[in-house]
Amino acid sequence: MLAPVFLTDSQPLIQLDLAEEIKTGLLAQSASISPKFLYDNLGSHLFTAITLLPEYYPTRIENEIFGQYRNEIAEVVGQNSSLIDLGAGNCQKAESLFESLKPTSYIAIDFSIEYLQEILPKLQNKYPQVDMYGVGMDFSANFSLPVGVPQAKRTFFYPGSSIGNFLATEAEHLLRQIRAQIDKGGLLLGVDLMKGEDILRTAYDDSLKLTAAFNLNILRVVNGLLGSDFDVKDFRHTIKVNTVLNRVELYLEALSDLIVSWPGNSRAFKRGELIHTENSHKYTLDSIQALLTRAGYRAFNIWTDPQDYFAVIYAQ
Ligand code: AVJ
Repeated sequence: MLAPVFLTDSQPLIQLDLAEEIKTGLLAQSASISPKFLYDNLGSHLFTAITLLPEYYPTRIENEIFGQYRNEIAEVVGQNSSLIDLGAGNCQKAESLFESLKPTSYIAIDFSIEYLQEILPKLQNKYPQVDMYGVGMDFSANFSLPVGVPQAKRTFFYPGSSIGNFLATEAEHLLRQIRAQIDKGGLLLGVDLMKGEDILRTAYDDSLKLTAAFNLNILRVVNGLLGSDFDVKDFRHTIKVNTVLNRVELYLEALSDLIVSWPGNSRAFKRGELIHTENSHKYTLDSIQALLTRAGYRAFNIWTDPQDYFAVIYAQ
């Protein structure tokens, strides 16, 4: 049976570093946990469920843009490149481009290697002509391609507005690191655009409470990595739409005064105190192009939906 190759990152996920990072965030005066910890195997499944919600417009609209402009995108991006998927998740967006882009190889990178191990073998069987690689890696601080990735023209694929998780300075750093590895290829980027508050509220606080489950699951991930004793029932999901910083902020709010302990330390939370778990920045067509320009990109092709909810950009 044809099987994808699972590569190890040149900077492997060191559990100790991850635990240190979590402790620092928990002990800060305003507690925070990095959104990458949302994505263990269960978290990845919960996010896939979110993308199916009618309220969660980003995935739906981005897919519409990819569908509508499939041929134009393929013409600009070119065929037969290595498709490098940053935060591949269920690999479904990349798969939707296989037919038009005809990649010779597909490199799926994700924080959750477990989820990739579940998804990628099925995809490899469906597309035996594409060489597939799975990489479990944290590219949020530093990104370099692992050794073993084929040397074809590279199409970096960063859809879904995952770039929105980063502050502008961090986003610029990541985009510049990608730029340095592009060679003759380019970056195909999905970006969520600024829009009315109500649409954002329903998208990030849905009535089925899938986003609440997704957010609360981060406490289970933290318990696993840190040995802490968070009880999911002690917190609730809440969001703020920050119209000054153009972003949706996700928090977990303590429902009572409580203490969370882990080997070597603990943190007290007052009732109502918040743990910041995610920022989802929204851009304008101008602000994202300005950011890409600061990161060294020079040529842009842009596709949007009729309402300008979302943009797909090919940047070189
Ligand atoms: C995967 C970061 C793009 O910000 O919309 C969805 C994550 N968080 N619902 C987003 C998310 C809550 C998502 N990104």
